[in-house]
Amino acid sequence: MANKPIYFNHDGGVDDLISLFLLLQMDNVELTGVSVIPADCYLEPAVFASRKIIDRFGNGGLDVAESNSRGKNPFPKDWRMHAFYVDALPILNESGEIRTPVAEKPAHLHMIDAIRNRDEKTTLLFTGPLTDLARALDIAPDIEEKIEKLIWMGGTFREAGNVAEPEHDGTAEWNVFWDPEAAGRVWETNIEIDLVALESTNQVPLTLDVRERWAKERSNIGVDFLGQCYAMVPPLVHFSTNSTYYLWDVLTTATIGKKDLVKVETINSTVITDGPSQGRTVETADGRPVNVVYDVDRDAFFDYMTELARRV
Ligand code: AGV
Ligand code: CA
Repeated sequence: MANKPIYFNHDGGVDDLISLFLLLQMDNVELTGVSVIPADCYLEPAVFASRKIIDRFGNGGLDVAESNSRGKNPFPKDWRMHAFYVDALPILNESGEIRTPVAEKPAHLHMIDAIRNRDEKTTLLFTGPLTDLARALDIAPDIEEKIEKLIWMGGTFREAGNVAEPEHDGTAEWNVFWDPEAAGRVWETNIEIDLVALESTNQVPLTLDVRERWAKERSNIGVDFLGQCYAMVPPLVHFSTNSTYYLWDVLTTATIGKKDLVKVETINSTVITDGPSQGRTVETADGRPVNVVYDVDRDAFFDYMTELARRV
């Protein structure tokens, strides 16, 4: 089977960076571009970490584009710091040099080029807010028909989202909340959207048994890298708090390599862009259809991601 062209835009969290690492191990995936948006990260360490991950675990041939997009609702600083910790890991700094270059163009223009330069349609994987995609569509509406689909970690149709901020009612998921208008813009298009929403990501919290499993296998470099990265973020122990870590983006990425891990249903939906529910995705009869990933085989997912890491 021919390799699937994938363009990856992420926002530098631990699970975004692990997603990049795992994408580089997948069969049937050809990464055509990587870009980083400073949403749930600071840009500099997230771009460094991405370049070093490609150097250490990829086959070269890529550059990493920096986004100059800005959101409406900033992420908490503590979370944005995570990229500094990944970037500092000894395994990413052993060689003492960085070969993967920074792209000349900003992320949204870099993505337009990557899409136009392929004869086949490109699948977009977004694990942060949709700002760069919204801007790209405004500048270059022609790319819409060259997009196979958008696979996005974002949204929820549950009562409870994961935003706990003043002036908000808690119904939004963060990647929508950071830039609700960008999601609204993408909702206006005819692009097929696979939404890996909190319904499914809530089923894959970071737990101690998973950490122990990676620790036992740490003689494998790839599995050790998982363990080191997930040592930086808080697991679910007694109950879920605002900072509890889930494998949001990694589940999203895993659906590319292994579709049968998840169950999907189509929901017509609208994005609320203003007021106390801004960033909320709601089911509406006249809304646009999205394929919502609402269920996951949790054990098969952890087996699959660990198996990918072992390939290093
Ligand atoms: O809402 C989930 C998104 C995912 O793309 N991000 C983290 C993932 O990369 C924001 C987020 C929500 N809760 C968080 C987040 C937390 N407790 N720590 C860090 N980031
Ligand atoms: Ca993310």
